[in-house]
This record gives sequence, structure tokens and C-alpha cells, in this order.
Amino acid sequence: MCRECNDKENPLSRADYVSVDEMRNIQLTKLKKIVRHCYDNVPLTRLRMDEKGVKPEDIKTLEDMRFLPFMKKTDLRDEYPKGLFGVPMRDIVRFHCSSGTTGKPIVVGSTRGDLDVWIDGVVRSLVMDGITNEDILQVSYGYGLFTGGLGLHYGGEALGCAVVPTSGGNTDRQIMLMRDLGVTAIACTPSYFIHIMDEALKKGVDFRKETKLRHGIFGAEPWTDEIRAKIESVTGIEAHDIYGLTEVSGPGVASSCRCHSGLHVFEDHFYPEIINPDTLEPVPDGTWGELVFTTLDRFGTPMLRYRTRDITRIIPDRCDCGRTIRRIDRISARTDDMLIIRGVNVFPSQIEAGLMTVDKVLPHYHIYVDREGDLDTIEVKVEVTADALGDQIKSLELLRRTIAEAIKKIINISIKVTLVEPHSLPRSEGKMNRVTDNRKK
Ligand code: DLL
Repeated sequence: MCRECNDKENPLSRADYVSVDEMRNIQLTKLKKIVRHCYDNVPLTRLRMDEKGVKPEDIKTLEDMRFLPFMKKTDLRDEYPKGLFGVPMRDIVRFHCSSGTTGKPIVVGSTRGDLDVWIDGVVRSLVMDGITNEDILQVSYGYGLFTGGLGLHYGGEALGCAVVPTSGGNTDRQIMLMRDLGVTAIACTPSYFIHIMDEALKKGVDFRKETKLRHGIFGAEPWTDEIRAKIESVTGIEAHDIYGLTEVSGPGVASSCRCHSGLHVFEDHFYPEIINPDTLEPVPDGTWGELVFTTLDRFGTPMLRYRTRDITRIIPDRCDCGRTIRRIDRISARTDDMLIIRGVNVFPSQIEAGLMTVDKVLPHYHIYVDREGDLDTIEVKVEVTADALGDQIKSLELLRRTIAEAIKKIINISIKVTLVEPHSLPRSEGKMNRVTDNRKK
């Protein structure tokens, strides 16, 4: 067992190490209570359970969960803004929203207890990452209706860190404060960190010598192990993966530990299932499918079997860190990110993985999908180092072909690759959109 990441003695992590039997007992007790709460207080859930002929008292084991109806993002939209709330307004102490691609946002209301559950997940994530009350944590996720900023803020404070609430944007000031305050950990999207990293390098800042940064808490968007390796090699920090979603609370639903092998789910709060998105049947551990969560102890906007659209699997074996809570694999894609190109399913993360295997390629790219006649076309514009662009035309052509082949090896179709100058593609201070699908226009 890795001594560095074993926090068994830390009381904040106690629930991460309970026996599997104890965990299942905790979950079942909470499940029965939340199902009863939803049935009694959320009209849509009651209606759906009645339609399926299932009553709260029918839930006798965790396996009985499969009789419960699913919930989806469209339910939150249809019931906008407060139709799925499970408590009276006087018990709600915070709203958060998540914007969708279309129309109205979804609204989630939290009680005081719900916020405690959420922050418990964030604190346990930070502990897993090796963060302590000695750390100075710069929170560069956006503050506001998005859960990233306030989630990491309150989690960091609860752990006793000194929090620097920079929010996103004003990158020069982010770099200045990071240096001057001796920031040791930063929380932001991986794409924003890469932007900060680039800007700092442009100013000649050497992360290893001129900052005290040791940890990055990155999430809110898909990113690959290849990007993680790039960040770590350039800056010398340890890059951690934190996962979550507004509907279920926010960041801190699951987190990587220092073994960096998947993400542990705080399953005493958020019960995970993996289903086949076509048949809606649960799949065995180890099989990839859609992640579904039941919030076991959130009462403001309780979610039973919420379909996240995120694709992952439950990792069947126990983690080397000694934690007993289950792990999911890195979330590499969402079902709605899937591009169908000439009948082949392609995920942006697969293209990223191919790009990052090639030397002189920078972690900035954009994917354009189009249709010419009846044929789908796909083009990747990718930034490459300035010295690569200074090379002879022959070498550039070779680089272009190497990239196209690296991607083809993964997705099995040919794509057009265009090499562009450093800093020529748009940057993001929050979540990055890497795809323009002109077929949808
Ligand atoms: O992104 C919450 C969050 C904030 C997570 C900060 C981590 C850090 P939403 O805006 O509701 O909430 O978006 C949730 O983002 O369903 C995933 O598709 C994606 N996502 C979140 N974390 C990760 C991650 C926040 N670590 C949606 N890896 C989720 C991949 C992620 N995708």
C-alpha cells in the first residue's frame, strides 16, 4: 500500500475506509429514507413510481433500486424552476444552476444539510489529493451559479486551507498572486490551467523555481491522461482529477487519489450505477456505460437514479491506496459529445489522446465537423511549437501526417489536420468547447 496516499488515520476520511458490508448498510438505510422522502414530497417521482407500481416499502435491498424510475436533465428543465424541490422554500439556503446547450438552465436548491453533504465530498477529495491545512488554495473556478468556485472555496476553508478566491479570468493577476502569496494548490478547469501555464511561461516564469505550486485540482470537463502528463512535466505539480455535477451537488462527487487510477466515488452520499444507455439495464462492474447517481442524503432537490450522460465504468478491483469506496474510470466523454462521422462513433477525447502522443504538438486544438455532399468531414486545427512551424515544408508535411496517423490509429478514420501558430486558437477561463459541428447549423 502506498503510504503517501493512505489517509486512514484522518477522521475526515473515515467513510472512505469502512468495510463493504458497513457501507452497504449505510447506503440501504439512507436509500429507504430518500425514496420515502421523494415519494411523499416530489409529485413527479410519486407519479412515475405509481406508474411503475413501486412503493417506497418495496425497496428492501440495494438491488431493488432497479425498480425505481430514472430521472433526466429534461425532467429538471420541464419542472423549471422548482418543481422537483423536496422541501419547503424556508429550508432552502442556496440555489445553483447549470446551463444546458439550449433554453432554460436547470435549477438545484440545497438545504443546509445538503451543503454539508456536498462539502464533505470536497473535503474528502482534497484530503485524497494530499492537501492539508498548511496549503494555500487558489480557487480559479468561476464563482456564482456554477458550483466549481463556491464548492472548492467552502471545501478548502472547511479543511483549513487559506483560500484565495480569484475566480476565473484576469490571468496576469492569477499568476502574480500565485507567486506573491506562495500558493501551493490551484483549482480550475484543466484547459484554464493550461492557459495560465502558457501565459506564465510567456512571462518567463519557471513554475518549479518561482512558485510553490504542488497540486492542481482539475475537473468540470473531460481531460486525458496525456494532458495530465503534459501539465505535470511542464510545471512539476501533481495534477488531480475531481468530478461532479450540479444536479447531484457539484465538485466532490468523486475524486482521484494519489494512485491516479480512476476516481473514488463518495458512495455514502452518491450511489453510483452504470447502465447500458440503450436497454437502461445495469451492467456488470468493469463494463462501460452511462453513469447514474442516486443522492442518498440530499433532500432539497433529491435525485433518484439520475442519468448523467457521462460514460465510464466501475473499476472492479480494490485501489492500492486502501480505500474501500468504489472507483469509476476517468470520465472521458459524455454520450452527447459523441460525434458520428461516416457512421463511426468518435469522441473528442480520443482525438486529444492521439494528438498528445506527437512531439511538438501543443495542448490547444479545435475540431470542426462538416458535411460535403453526403460525406461527413472532420478537421482538427492544432497549435504546434514555433520551432516546428519554422521547419522546412517537407518536415511540416511529415508532422501533419504523423498527427493524422496517430489519430487514425485510435478512431480508425482519416481526418484533415491543419497546423496553426501557438496562441492562435481561442482560450477558455472555464469549460472549454472544443468542437464546432457545422452539420447542426
Ligand atoms: O462541472 C461541477 C464541477 C466543478 C466538477 C468543478 C469538477 C470541478 P456541471 O457544470 O453541472 O458541474 O457539469 C457537470 O461536467 O456531467 C461531466 O460531463 C463534466 N465533468 C465534471 N467533472 C469532470 C471530470 C460541474 N473530472 C458535467 N472529468 C459532468 C470529466 C467532468 N468530465
